[in-house]
Amino acid sequence: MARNKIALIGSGQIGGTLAHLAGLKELGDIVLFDITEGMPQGKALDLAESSPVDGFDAKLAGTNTYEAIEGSDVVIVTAGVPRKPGMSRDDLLEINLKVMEQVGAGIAKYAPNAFVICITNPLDAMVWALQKFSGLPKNKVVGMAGVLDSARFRYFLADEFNVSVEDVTAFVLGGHGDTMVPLTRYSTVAGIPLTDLVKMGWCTAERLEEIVQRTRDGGAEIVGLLKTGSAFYAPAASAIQMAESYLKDKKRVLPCAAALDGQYGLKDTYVGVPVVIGAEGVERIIEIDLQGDEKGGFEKSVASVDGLVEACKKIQPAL
Ligand code: TXD
Repeated sequence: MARNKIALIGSGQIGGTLAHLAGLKELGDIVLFDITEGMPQGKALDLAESSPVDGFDAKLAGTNTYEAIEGSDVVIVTAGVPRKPGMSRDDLLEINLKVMEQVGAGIAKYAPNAFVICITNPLDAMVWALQKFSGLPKNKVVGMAGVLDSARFRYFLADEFNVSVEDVTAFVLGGHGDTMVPLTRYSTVAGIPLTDLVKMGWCTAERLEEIVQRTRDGGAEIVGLLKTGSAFYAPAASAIQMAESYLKDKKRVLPCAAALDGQYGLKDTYVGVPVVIGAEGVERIIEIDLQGDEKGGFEKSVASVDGLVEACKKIQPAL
């Protein structure tokens, strides 16, 4: 059986880490694409030279042309520019929307059967636009944010309770970052909901709220420390988990920005919800009954995504 092929569109901080993880996990051959000349080629060669040490077999290539992604099974998109001082969110939106247009055309032409994972910010709007620009089926285009947000939440909880990260599960809904909606009654330590752990005296409700807030601000906390760029190790690990679930038909239940078609009363939008990822892409969207605050939080999150989608439509009326 031939190896799978994984194309990484954008070979910056996250792109390079994705290539490294995909190599270490032997997920397939890897193509690093970027508009910067030399950089993807340099990273591909450097990583290939690490393969004898780590003992993985994969072909790694760097490229500046879309032909090289031909026939890819998975495409992970990090291409774009980050927000610079003095730049508004709308400025960023306009630039990255153009990037999505180019990337979407490249995928449509060379990798129309791929499972596409978008990471570029502002995530929920960019994945929505990428699906439109590429014309790929909605179940084959998803956004990565929830796996990262829930990983941050899980790590903070494991640290707080002094238990293994493996025994902490987290359930998050909604848009990326500030508008994320953690569902504490569905987040657990070995199956015990956080709401019960509070009753059992493991932590106070106030402390739990602080951890939730730290999770929402998780991206900004890293930016504040790094000063030149944003998080890349955890975002890359999160996207690789999604890619692996697709390639190995694992049918993992993961929170992803997925296209909704009536679920949660929404249509023609991408929002973070739990989905099953298997060989068919997004095989199932899990719709749960939201209660009280959860409903309000989710609606707020959806409204912020809608605002970004409307801004995209203004810039690109064809969308
Ligand atoms: O949870 C999430 N979704 C996120 C999102 C978590 C962390 C970071 N998130 C976003 O991912 C971040 O705001 C950025 O929009 C992307 C990529 O982050 P990264 O840290 O990898 O950014 P880099 O290092 O700037 O890499 C972006 C690369 C860079 O090498 C550019 O030359 C390239 O994108 N680029 C392009 N590649 C192809 N085509 C075009 N048009 C293009 N424009 C820039």
